[in-house]
Amino acid sequence: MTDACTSPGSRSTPLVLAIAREPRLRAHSHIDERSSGFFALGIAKATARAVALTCTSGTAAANLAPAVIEASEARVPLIVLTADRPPELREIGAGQTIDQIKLYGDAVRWFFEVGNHEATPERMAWIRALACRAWAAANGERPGPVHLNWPLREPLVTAAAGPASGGRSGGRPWVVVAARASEAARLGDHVSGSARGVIVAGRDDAGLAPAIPALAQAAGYPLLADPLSGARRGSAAIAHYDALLRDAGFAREHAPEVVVRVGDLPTSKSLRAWLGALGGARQILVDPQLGWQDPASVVELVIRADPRLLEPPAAADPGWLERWRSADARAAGAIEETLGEELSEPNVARAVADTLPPAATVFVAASMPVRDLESFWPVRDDAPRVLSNRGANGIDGTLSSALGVAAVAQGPVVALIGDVAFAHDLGGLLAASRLGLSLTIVLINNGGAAVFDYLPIAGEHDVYEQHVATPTGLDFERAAALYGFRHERPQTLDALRALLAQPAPGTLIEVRTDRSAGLALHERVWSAVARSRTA
Ligand SMILES: Cc1ncc(C[n+]2csc(CCOP(=O)(O)OP(=O)(O)O)c2C)c(N)n1
Ligand SMILES: [Mg+2]
Repeated sequence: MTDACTSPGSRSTPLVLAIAREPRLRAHSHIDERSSGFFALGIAKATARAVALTCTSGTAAANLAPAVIEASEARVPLIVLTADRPPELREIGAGQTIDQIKLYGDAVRWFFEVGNHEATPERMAWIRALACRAWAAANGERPGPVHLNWPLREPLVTAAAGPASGGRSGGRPWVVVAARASEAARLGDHVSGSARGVIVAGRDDAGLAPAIPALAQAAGYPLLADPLSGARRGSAAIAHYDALLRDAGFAREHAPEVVVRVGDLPTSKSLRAWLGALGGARQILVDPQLGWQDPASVVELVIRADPRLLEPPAAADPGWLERWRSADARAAGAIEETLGEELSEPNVARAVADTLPPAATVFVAASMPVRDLESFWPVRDDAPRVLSNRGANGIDGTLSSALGVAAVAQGPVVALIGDVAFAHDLGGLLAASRLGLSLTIVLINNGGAAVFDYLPIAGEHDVYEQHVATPTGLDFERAAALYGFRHERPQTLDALRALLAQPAPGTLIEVRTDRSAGLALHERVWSAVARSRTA
């Protein structure tokens, strides 16, 4: 463990002291527990390492719930240490006391009520073993959050033993849980020779991506990779599958015989619909963590192997991949022609993808930003890393998670976020100045929740604006000033590109777009792509 988060309170005193005084941990302080949870999540996503976080008793612990749920769904290891009153102070009207037993329900991989103990050698050995067990549970086959509830009795400040006293020599863990050997598998054992296949790659924070483009190339399979997979690279990658598969003719004529899926199911609605309706294709999920993402129940084989150790099947007929590639190239041309140089949301997504330096990390919000990145991100071999809270798809906590990434990332970190999601986590920005973190924010201010403009509810005019689209009316320049960010408002695509080429930390780049024009523009893109196929 390298990082832990604290938040203020009294009951949690021993936990906060233990974390803040442990020289081997970076301790990050947060006022708002909800932000703290999402910040820890951002670190754990960026480092693929469990992060501990502690909070005081009562509603403080309940504020960690959204991040715990996201961690569960996205399979991110977190170790949640909630302080609690001891049993004699529960259910008798003592302050700040709620029922914290199994507070997060089935969202945690393991819950344990730690209890109260004298620091005898036996109990110290036990508590060290408990810590190792919590680590192992969070990093199990299906990683996720673990909850330890700590009933703590006064006095809460005591003469502490030194951090390393009584442990194993050299700071070794009390118990080492050896990793299960990663299994290799030969796809050729499951795919009949030179079948026409596709590889679909989705969100993966565990670093599986680098192997996928080479696998697709060797198999001669088009690679339909969400930018969240990190695998939209190499000569087999098809960038514009979302637009291409919206065309029923294309979708029908490009039905594969086999689908190999790695990582989460991508967001793209057209891709999901296509995969769900393929009928004859053999669909194989390579899923070492048994994430079991198959809403259409079409998968017939789950290979619990490490995707990095997959051996490709016999190569498919080269004409198959060529057809996909030329359709993708024509789609790219049609998109470019349709979008022109207007400062539109799709062009913001393209500018982010094209312009950011390779060492950057993009943290993208749910709603249209994550969809536009998937639709418009080109194939780029030195692309920046893209992270997102896509386990439970919440718009909450995005800025906090991006700041968590900023606490551990090497290169620049850029959050791409809509106005409603920004308003939702405005308080999370406090960490930037309190913890001295560098973040650049690209805020797409389209005056509310554009994503709902695509849905039937948009026609219910008496209710829609106030209750669903929910424009914030906020002056984001003042929000930037309050939290110590510089405010920029580029008026042209080139001005935006210039800001992205070397993202300046502590900058809020506000891009104003027209929500009412977004839907029509996306529709123009889709029909231009469909026309490009027959042109
Ligand atoms: C915590 C939470 N509450 C509500 C939602 C439902 N929701 C999805 S997108 C969205 C609005 C996002 O608006 P904005 O950030 O402006 O992005 P845009 O749709 O304009 O791109 C809402 C409320 C959610 N995903 N998570
Ligand atoms: Mg919006």
